[in-house]
Amino acid sequence: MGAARGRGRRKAPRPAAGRAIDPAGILAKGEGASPPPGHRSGFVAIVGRPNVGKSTLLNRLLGQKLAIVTPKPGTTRRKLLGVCTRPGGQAVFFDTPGLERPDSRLGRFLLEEVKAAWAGADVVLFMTEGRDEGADLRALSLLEASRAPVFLLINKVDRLRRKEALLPLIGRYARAGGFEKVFPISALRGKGVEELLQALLARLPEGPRYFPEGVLTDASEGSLAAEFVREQVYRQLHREIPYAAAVRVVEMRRDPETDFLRIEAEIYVERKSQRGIVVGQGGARIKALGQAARREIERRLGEPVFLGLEVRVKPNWRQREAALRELGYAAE
Ligand SMILES: Nc1nc2c(ncn2[C@@H]2O[C@H](COP(=O)(O)OP(=O)(O)OP(=O)(O)O)[C@@H](O)[C@H]2O)c(=O)[nH]1
Ligand SMILES: [Mg+2]
Repeated sequence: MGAARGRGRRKAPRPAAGRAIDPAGILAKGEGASPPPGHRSGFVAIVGRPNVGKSTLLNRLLGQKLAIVTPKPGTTRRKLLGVCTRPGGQAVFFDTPGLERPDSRLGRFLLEEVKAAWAGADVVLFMTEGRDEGADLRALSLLEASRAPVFLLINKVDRLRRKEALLPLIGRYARAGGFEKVFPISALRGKGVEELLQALLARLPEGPRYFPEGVLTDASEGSLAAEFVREQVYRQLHREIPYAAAVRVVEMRRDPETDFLRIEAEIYVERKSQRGIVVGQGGARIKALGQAARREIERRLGEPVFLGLEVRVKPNWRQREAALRELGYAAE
């Protein structure tokens, strides 16, 4: 199969503020350094319909960019763990794919990812932009009734022209019932997020530090790099292309001579015509994608990288179990 290539490198970026570790590096439940008495900890699932701002909230809570964010719905495809450690407690968040009725095998996997995060949560954050409570409640009904307390987050309050608009909104959702607390927030601007975190930590059970201080996630550097490439596909390409695209890192190694980290990734699309669009005229699009993705990867890893991209065609991958597994969309 033909492949198109785009490459690029640039000067050293700022160092990353936190580090990602390999799953093998995680301490098993309860093995962390002994926490102070009264220490609280637990798992928190962030769920809600596509595009409401779940990934933006995760990044805001962590104080740095871990999850990819785009203006298009359907960006997140795997649950992503992010650890928030404070002196008195540790909240382990799961960002999840947008909650909606599946229309493909990929969609079924996305719903399973949400269910897995939901089932293991001590507290659930159900996020809405407050536009359509009927659609929110239908989405919520895709999940079983929660045993964990559910906090309702009304996000994007920075977009409300009048503050008074918030009250009836809160009233409508409160009547829908089942929410232990309601938090109006702006994940983008940070408004209300610290208050939310404090309320969350107070609501978590007493427990150990599951992750050592400084650990941010269990996602591998390779999977984060693949996500940053996919983010650019969502940002720079339109119509069906982002939804037909998947990214896989096939190689990550340090060049012994230059000490440069070399990342080779493949972008998969479903049709040859889509491949042409991703490559662009004279390779212009793939070059721009690669440059923007490389900058994000460098910021995350805290060092310059060499990013090689290839575009390949995998017909109908969203409907094929084996293809989904190959692309990392299968339960662990
Ligand atoms: N104005 C405003 N925009 C926001 C806020 N939070 C998120 N957004 C924007 O909403 C869009 C979607 O944000 P994401 O964080 O990707 O949303 P998501 O819920 O993770 O979306 P999926 O992964 O598709 O389910 C992006 O353009 C964000 O910048 C907010 O508080 N205010
Ligand atoms: Mg998301």
